Amino acid sequence: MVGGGCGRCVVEGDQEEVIRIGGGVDMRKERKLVVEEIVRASEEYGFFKVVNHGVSPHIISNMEEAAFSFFSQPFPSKTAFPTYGSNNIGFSGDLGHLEYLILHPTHYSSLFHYPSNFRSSVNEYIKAVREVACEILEMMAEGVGVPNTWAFSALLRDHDSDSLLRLNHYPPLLPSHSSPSNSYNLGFGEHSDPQIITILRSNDVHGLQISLPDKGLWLPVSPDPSAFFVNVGDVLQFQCSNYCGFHRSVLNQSVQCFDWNLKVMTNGRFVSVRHRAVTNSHKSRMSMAYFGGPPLNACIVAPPEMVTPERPSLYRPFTWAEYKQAAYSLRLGDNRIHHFRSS
Ligand code: GA4
Repeated sequence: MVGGGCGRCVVEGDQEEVIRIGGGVDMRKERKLVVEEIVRASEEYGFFKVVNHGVSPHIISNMEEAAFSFFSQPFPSKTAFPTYGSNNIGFSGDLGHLEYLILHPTHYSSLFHYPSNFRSSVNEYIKAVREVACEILEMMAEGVGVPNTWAFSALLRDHDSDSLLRLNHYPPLLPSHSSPSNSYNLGFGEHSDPQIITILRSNDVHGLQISLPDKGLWLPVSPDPSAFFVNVGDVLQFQCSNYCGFHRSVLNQSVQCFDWNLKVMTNGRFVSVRHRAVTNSHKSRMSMAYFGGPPLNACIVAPPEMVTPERPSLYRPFTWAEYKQAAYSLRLGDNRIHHFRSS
């Protein structure tokens, strides 16, 4: 049994998700409708699926093949790569039944050791999914009334954006590892993603579950290899948290003195989704997650115009570097956000 603290997890609510996750947000629909659906899903769940996203299946299958071929190497060859890991997650003792590669697209050295065809699959894939992430962030900004619709996406497009691609391989369970019915072995424990946004693509194997805020339920998400799943990250929740309920005209005033590197904002409604991955299958699960993060020195702060005596700032200003450091010093499932509350 593996898993930090909770190796086996019973799914408390087993109904298949209905909501927007089922059909997904169709990116080919009229823009106004897409914007509305994305905003609603980000408010309610911090999670949604997108279909007809426009990324070529060829780019996706190249990336997936490159990932499978990497993981099919003998263990000693894989461990020679500095960004390969297995079973240990982070630096605080969390465990999971998986192996993974973490690749930083902007750190040249992160890809340096890989063969050139692997590097080109990674670069092509990252370029394509970053575009999807940026398009979604632009629609989010538009949907919550931020006139500078590039407010969030600029952080991902920045040369110093601290984004990464994570390839997670969940090997099939050996019969001796499998759990009693209705319980699961933990592949990747419960957590939220610290960054701004995550674009996740998995093969056709079950495993992803999301936690429904307020309901205390884990919902299994049906795999859909032709779709992307989108997670709202902590930073997007932070940037939202102070603005909850503000009237749009107030928001519009404040964004006139907008500085993207210092004052990124929406009108404060999104939640970062808690999720986990379980391994309950006899097939390998491969997930490829692009985590869109800001530059390390980007300051996450509520603009002063948005903070009033009636609605004081919930969080103190901090840089992404500070938040990231805090995330790495805590356990995977810990609540990091409350460490940043204003005193
Ligand atoms: C979750 C999202 C990404 O996979 C990740 C993870 C990181 C890691 O595995 O090294 C973290 C985890 C993630 C959140 C809290 C910290 C950091 C493990 C951990 C205990 C690469 C990331 O950026 O944060």
